[in-house]
Amino acid sequence: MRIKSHLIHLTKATLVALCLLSLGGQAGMAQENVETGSIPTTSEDAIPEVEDDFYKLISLPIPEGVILEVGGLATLPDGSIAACTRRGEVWIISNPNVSGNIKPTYRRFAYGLHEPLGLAYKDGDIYVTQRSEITRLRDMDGDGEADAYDKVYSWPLSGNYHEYSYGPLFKPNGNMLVTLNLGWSNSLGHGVSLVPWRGWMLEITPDGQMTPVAAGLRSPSGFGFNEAGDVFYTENQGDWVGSGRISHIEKGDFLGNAESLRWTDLPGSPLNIKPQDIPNTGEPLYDVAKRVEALKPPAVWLPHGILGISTSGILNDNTNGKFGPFSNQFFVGDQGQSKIMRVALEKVKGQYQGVVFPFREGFSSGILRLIWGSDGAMFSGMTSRGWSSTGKELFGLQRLVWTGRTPFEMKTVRAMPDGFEIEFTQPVNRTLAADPSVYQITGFNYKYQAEYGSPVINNEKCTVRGVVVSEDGLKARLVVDGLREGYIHEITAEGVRGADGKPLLHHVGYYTLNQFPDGEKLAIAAPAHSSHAAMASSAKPAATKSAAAKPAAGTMAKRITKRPASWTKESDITINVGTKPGLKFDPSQIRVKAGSKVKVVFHNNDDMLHNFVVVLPGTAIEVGEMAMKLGLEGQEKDYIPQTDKLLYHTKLLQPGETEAIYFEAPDEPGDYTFVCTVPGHFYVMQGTFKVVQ
Ligand SMILES: [Cu+2]
Repeated sequence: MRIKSHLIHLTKATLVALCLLSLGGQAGMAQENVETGSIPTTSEDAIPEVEDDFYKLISLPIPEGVILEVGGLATLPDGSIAACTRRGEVWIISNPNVSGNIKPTYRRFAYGLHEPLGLAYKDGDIYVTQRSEITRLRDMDGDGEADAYDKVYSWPLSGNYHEYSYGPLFKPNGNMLVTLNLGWSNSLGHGVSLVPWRGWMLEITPDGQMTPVAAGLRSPSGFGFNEAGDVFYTENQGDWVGSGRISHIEKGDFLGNAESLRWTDLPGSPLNIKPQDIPNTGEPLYDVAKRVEALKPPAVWLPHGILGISTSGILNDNTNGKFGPFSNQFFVGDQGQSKIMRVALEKVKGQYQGVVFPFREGFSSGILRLIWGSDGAMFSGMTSRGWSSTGKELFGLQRLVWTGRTPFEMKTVRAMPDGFEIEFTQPVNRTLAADPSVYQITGFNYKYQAEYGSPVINNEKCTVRGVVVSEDGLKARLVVDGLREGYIHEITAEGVRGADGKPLLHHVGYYTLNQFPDGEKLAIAAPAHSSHAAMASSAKPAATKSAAAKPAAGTMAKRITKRPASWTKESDITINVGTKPGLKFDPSQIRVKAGSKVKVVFHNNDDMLHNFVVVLPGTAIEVGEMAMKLGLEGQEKDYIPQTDKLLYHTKLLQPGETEAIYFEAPDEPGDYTFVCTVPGHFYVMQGTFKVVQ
């Protein structure tokens, strides 16, 4: 039942109360209140629709004592769910669909495994991928517990903590695919392939024969098939990986991280390039791929900090409409931001490319695995230990259920020879949608470099020169100047309205344009006031980057990296601060005298980017959220927002890097906070900066 369209001209407080009631399933009661005060009006005034109106999140109860840090998930033929955990257990969860009064029940099927991060079901057996092997678990005596743990195939381990292993993914021919994470060296500050096949995808036959498939993986925690049976994997930002991304993976591909190439002379390798063959120039990956034949550009980039920070499970919508209007699109989880993105791919000139949109946020923990339940709802298996997440729970299992209502969304974006075609889930207001000024398009890229991550580079605005809206109002064909191959294009359509006046549920998408398709261009003349001039002015790189990162003139410098000339000695107090795995500062408490001269030496001895930021008491989350809103500019601005609440800061440090900053402690005593403002980190990566008299 819909009540929101009637909710007009009531007080804000009443509206909030009504919303809460309707979310609580007491819409009938809300309806009565509405009838008494309702006045018909335009939908401009209506409460904006939210994700929860279309996709509901339901938490599964987990029995006390079960630490369900989900590493892998599979749906069994009877509708039960099998889950393996990072603690090494496998649980079978019956009645997971939480309907009526029937509660899920949990039964332990196996235990003692070595951090299994993937699980699959095939022909009556459960398979898990432990750190060093694929293991088949079989219940021989039918008592509901595995009694045979059989190795299918094993690979070397060095013992490095970062050597995660994922899978298996069963191919139609019965072979299994696994992906192996690189190790991480704190002393080198980058990923390392210490033993064979780290950073590779391997294919293994049921009788244990192994073939190396592809190299260049860094942290390939999710992979799966699309409807055509092609395999895609998700990658996490890091060394050689400027931002999260999804790549089509085929035999002989090199996917980007050079470390794994040290094993290309082993028998069976389909590649023959070596790490030193990969140029570390900081150009876009797409440009380097023109010179390095095996290097395959991603199908879709997920802009870091905006659409996730740690890409995880990937799931193709093969529910035939049971999950809504996005058949054959991918859903992609994010560990750090506890949310799911939606990806629509197309094949242009033999290569995949496509668009990614926001889809659903607000999960209770860090998403690692996504699967379909027997009824076409989605299960999300989650864990946060060691990797912070927006969802505060340490672990969890949630169901995402389509309510049956279709959200007004950009369903997909397709590349055109001269622009893009946006397809909507519902008809648009054709007049508004035909106005070029309701769309903004900006192209940008990332550096392909051995360093960790990348700022956004080469961002330039594009000009929407004309729009043709289809008769049925479902498609808008945009003619765009300034699109670039190999670039990510941010497409916003904030001003578009549905035929009934409502705004888009999400008005932004990011299209990775690897190739322009061939075909006819639309004949749209340049506007009278010369789009050429507009192009020329907008084609300049957005605001000089180094200048943007410096404090504005007239404000107190918040990052001073040389001892101020007025100080007669190095400092009153020098504090060394490091980082620890699991998003922690070391130490977690600092004590200084009010007004004293402080030198902080911040050393990032972790495996990801961090900064050190001192903020006013109680404002760490607020400042962190402001940093997140820097969007595409976040990394180049060191995730430092302009606000009086932020007192002092370092730059954003690479793994292994050190920076000292000098400042005078506040005169006002109190418990200030030091925080890392990297998106997803700031919720937990905090310490107390105690200022005493
Ligand atoms: Cu951090």
